[in-house]
Formats: sequence, C-alpha cells, structure tokens
Amino acid sequence: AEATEAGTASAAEAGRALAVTSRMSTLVPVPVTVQPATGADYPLTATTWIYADPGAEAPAAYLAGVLRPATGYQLPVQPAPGTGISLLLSGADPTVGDEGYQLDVTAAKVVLRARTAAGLFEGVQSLRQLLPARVESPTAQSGPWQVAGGHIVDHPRYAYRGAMLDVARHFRPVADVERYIDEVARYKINYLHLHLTDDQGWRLVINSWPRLATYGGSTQVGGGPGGYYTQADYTAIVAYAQARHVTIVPEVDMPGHTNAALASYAELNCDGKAPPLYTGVDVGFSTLCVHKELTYRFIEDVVTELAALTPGPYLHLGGDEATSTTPADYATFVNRVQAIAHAHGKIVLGWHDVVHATPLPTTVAQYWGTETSDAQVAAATKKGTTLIMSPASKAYLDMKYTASTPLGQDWAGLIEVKAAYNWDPGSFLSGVASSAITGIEAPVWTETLKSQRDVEYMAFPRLPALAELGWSPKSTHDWNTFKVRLGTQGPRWKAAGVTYYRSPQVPWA
Ligand code: TNX
Repeated sequence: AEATEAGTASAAEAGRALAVTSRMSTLVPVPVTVQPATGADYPLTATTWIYADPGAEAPAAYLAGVLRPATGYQLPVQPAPGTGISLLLSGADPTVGDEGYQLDVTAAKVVLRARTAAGLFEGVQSLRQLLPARVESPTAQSGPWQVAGGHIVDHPRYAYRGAMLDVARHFRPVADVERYIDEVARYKINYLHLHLTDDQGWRLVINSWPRLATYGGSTQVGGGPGGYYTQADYTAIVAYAQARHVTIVPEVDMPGHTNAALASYAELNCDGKAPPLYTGVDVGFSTLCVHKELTYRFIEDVVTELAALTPGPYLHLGGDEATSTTPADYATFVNRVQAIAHAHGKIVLGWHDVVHATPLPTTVAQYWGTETSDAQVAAATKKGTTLIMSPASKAYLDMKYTASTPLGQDWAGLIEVKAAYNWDPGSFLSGVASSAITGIEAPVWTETLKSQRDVEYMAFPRLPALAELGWSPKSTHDWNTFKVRLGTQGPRWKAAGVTYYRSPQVPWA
C-alpha cells in the first residue's frame, strides 16, 4: 500500500513509508490478531460498491458516509453479496463475540464479518484506518485509495470503554458533543458519559423543575452565558450516539456539586435560602438537604424524566467529593437515591465514593483516585461491586501533559502520553481481582477548557492511548510499538481538522 502512495509522495515521506510495512500494522487500538499480506491491497475505485447483509445496512451506510467526501466516489450500498466491500452478519470467527469482527482484505475484495451491527461498526473503524490518512479529509482528495491487505480477527478486552465530557463547567453545544462522539468512536469507545450538572451549571431541561435549566444553566465557569439542552436536544444526542454504537451515560451529580440546583430552588436548601449562582472552580462546598423529604421528591422527578429519555442501561448519580455532607448523611443519601434509580430500571453508576454507602449488587463504582490501593474500594469488590477505572493520575484528560501545557490542571499530576498508556486497568488497584473491572473511562473535566478545540487538545493523543487499554488484549501492551502506531494517527487528525498535542514522546508520521 505504502509503495503505491510513495509514488506521489515526497522522498521524506517515502522514507517514512518504508519504515512501516503496512497500514495494517498501525491500527489503534491494536487488534487481537493481525496478519498483513503483501500484494493483497484492495483498490477502492469509482466503481466500488458496498454490499450489506440484511441488518448490516446501517454500518454500511456509515462506511459509505465516511469514505465519500475525500474519495468523491458514490459507493452505492446494495444487498449482499458482491465483489466490492461486503458487510456480512454470518461466517465470522467465533471468537469475535458480540462486539468483535473479522476483516479480510485481498486484491479482489474486502469482506467484513461480525455477529452484530455493533461488531461491523467497530470493523468499519479499523477498515478506515487501512486507507491513506487523507481519506479523513472533508474535501475531495486525489487517490489512489489502497486498502491495506491482510486478515484481522478482533474483539474487545472490556465491555465498557468510556469517554466523559463535563458540559457543566463549560457548556458545549449539541454539534460539539456530536463531533466528539465521532472522534471517540474511531477508537472503539462505546460509552459517552455526560457530566450534566455541577455547581456551575445544570445543563438539561427537567420539565417538572424548569428553573434548573433556565436559571441554573444560565452561566458557567468564568461567568459566560452557559446554556442547556432541551429534552429534544438530549434525545438527538442519544440518537446520534446510538447510530455510532455509543451509549450515553447521563450524570446528575449529587449530593455535592449541586449549587446550580440549590440556586434555582430555595426550597431545596436546608435553610430555605437560595445561594447565588457560582462561576468559580472550587469543589466540595454544596450539598442537597439530606433530611428534607422534598429532596427525594426532587430526585424522583429528575430520575423519572432522565430515565425516560435514556435508553441506555446506566444512570450516573455522581456522589463524589461530598465534603459538606457528614459520612452518616452521605450513606443515608446514597442508599436512598440508588434505590430510586434502580426502581426506574437503571443500573446505578457512581464515583467510587459510593462504596462508603452500601452499594446495590448492581451498582458500578468509577474509581478516580490517584493511589494504587484503596481498602474500601477493594472491600466493596469482594462483596460484588464492579469498577470502571478512571484513575485521575492516568486517565484524567484535563491534567496537563507537562508543566508548560497551557490548559488543564495538575492536582493529580502531569500526564504525558506514555504515562496515560503505561498502566494496566486490570491490576492497577491492589487487592482488586481483574474480574472486578468492567472497563475504563477517560474523563475530560472542563474548568479550564472553554472551547471544543481546547477539549480536543487535551483528548488527543491521550484518549486513543486509553481506548487501546480498554480494547486491546493485555498481552499486546507495548509502548514502543504503540507510539509508532499512534504517530500514524497525526496525519489523520490533521486531515480531519482535529486539534491535538504533538507530544515529543511520539514519532509523528
Ligand atoms: C475532581 S474526580 C472532580 C471534579 C473536577 C476534577 C478536576 C471527581 C469525581 N471530581 O469535580 O472537575 O477533579 O480535575
């Protein structure tokens, strides 16, 4: 593949191309099995058709949509079978499971097989990386368009591979959230956690408590105008994500991080007085009134509307940094609110502080500590609590890369790309069995991030590093090969217009 391209590339580019034998060896996340084949590249041309089995039309249409702008080709989608690119729902290697896929590229055809549309979608993300980087351009580029030849069988390590966006500290319009969904879906992220409420803003309309959004969402960190999602906006985000096999996990943070709600409704406060709106960056100063019945009617109302709007299995109830709530009140509160969410048919997710209460058997705790041991978290896992791993010292994408990074914070340390990659979610916490880990999540907190460009700069290239920890087998973990593969993503982001940090640790292609 690279030899063909070198014909039109500069000598320097040709030299680099020689170092990489095949784009099939550069995928991020790395597949379970990859066998590049020489002389087996498939030439995508103006006459290539895409064939879809019944049930595979959506990933086929998505693939065509990804390939059309740069190639300028029509790429019609037709019922299978054919000799172009086929997306099939039978015949995949049995190890692919529900989210994996098998991809075979020869000079004659491309065949992608999976057991589900989700598996085909993940295979499509691999397939696009087998084409030259300029395929990611939104405008027509010149060919040739060689798909790197060979054989891939792939499936994920973890069922939960998440990204999180804090739209409370700085609001992000629907279009930015959708853009982020597209960017993270490339790396086989399958959950997007939206941190919808915090001290600085409440970002979703709740019809039964309308001032939450109209007043509580009216500002943000720094005092800007803020914003909120109507229920139609939220539904549009959910549907956009669903079409990319990403499940939205909405978070309403409580009992702390609630100043925006407390400012919107005086009666939610223990003293009946509404505090002013807050536009600073402190944490831990607010709490819902644990001993007021109205608090639980409020939560019941919010959860009722949120559960009805959310087809995904999880509701995230926050629970972090409740330093203005006594430990006894905290336990009382968490035990009560998790029962409310459970009664609405949802699995409760909470920051790992919830282990200080009595988690339901189904409650999942999200570990955000910086230490490699936490006795209470370990004890909870022995009683059946499962964990999503987001250790702040590794996975917090709002931490600075280096001391001179212009954006971000450093309370959990500086996280260069290698540090974000060099840890194992399965064994990070001592005393926790690897079987207790259900996945990994990379949060972006936005106290210092005012634009989507800022968010992208912090997420790339660390998000793909964390995505690989979530998808690829532990046995493939190797910084020296990862950094070369990661370097090949740079030209893709450049072509797609994605902002990223050009870490000196990465040999950028
Ligand atoms: C801690 S970690 C928080 C957030 C902040 C973040 C900033 C956690 C569950 N809470 O409220 O935004 O640090 O890095």
